[in-house]
Amino acid sequence: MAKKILITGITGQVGSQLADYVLENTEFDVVGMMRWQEPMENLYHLTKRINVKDRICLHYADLNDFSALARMIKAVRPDYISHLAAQSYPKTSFDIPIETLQTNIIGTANLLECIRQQRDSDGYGPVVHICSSSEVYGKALPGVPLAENTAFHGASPYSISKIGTDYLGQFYGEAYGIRTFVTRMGTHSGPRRSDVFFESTVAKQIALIESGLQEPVIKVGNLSSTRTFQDARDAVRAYFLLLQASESGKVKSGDYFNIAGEEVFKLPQVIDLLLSMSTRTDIQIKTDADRLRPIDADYQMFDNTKIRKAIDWKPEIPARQMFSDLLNHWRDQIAKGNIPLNR
Ligand code: A2R
Repeated sequence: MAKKILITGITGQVGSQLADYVLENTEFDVVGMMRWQEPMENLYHLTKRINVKDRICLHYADLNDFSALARMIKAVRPDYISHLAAQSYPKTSFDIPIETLQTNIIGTANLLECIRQQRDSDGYGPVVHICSSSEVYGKALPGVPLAENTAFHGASPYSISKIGTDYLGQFYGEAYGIRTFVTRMGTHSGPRRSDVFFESTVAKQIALIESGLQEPVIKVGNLSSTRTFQDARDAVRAYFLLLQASESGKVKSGDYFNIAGEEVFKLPQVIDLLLSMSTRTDIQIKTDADRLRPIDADYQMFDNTKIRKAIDWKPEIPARQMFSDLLNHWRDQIAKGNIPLNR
């Protein structure tokens, strides 16, 4: 029987990319955890397979429903678990701090407790990837690459929630011997990236302008950030390689890794690059006060040494390709009549 990977958050950008990676590159079957009423557009290309359970099926549960998680773990007994589900929008977390903390901290604890209880009951022993975020480092010192031992600084309710997620992942590995590891991914993008994120809203607005659905003005927030970008398709490859390394004992329980792109951009450079790919030459940029956050994690460059030692991995998709694919993603959505909100 094929081994199984459970992906929480399978309808999200990264979860759906991980499902694609696993189906294309491994022998694993995929079980996707989703909530009862979830946007499915990131999985439309897989629905034929899902309908006939061709190596992929869906399981309904919610991180905030312990009993549903417990039933799922008992029924599915995945060999690998990649826990990606989260309230993942840093800016939105200022508006919904309690839901963010509840889902990302208590929801993660719920999942880990279910695994621990199943282990105590019958020896169940999966490998568990806990997805933290580079936002745990918060407002970092300019000029200093973020390494795994850089101090945490909670710069948003999201960042604080991911600090909780991060410590839970480490703790369940150290204290209970569950084969967990934690990843802190830097800014990741590419097709399916939500439009609440900077580069995706810029690309989406360009696509809207090209289609005559928005006046030729792009609204932006704080542009003073400097950060690395990587394609989520590169990141999910790292996730799967880490799961394998954890299974073989190369990665110790509770260990944690930065995973980041190695191409650095100031945000105005991202705008220039995306504009250079546009058919329009008359687009203006305007600051929109609604897009500013009370504090920003405005310096995000990483030291990837640790992950490069743990697995045979480096980012492979050039940032230019990633931005181009992102712009084309929005053009395709609009061409199909899926008009995104003008936000
Ligand atoms: O909000 P929904 O229904 O579209 O589902 C999202 C799911 N999710 C949940 N699943 C179960 N129980 C919950 N209480 C719950 N709340 C949210 O997590 C969606 O399927 C997924 C998040 O997808 P995205 O927002 O597209 O995030 P992305 O970029 O794929 O990030 C993956 C991970 C997250 O842990 C981020 O915090 C981290 O990478 O950066």
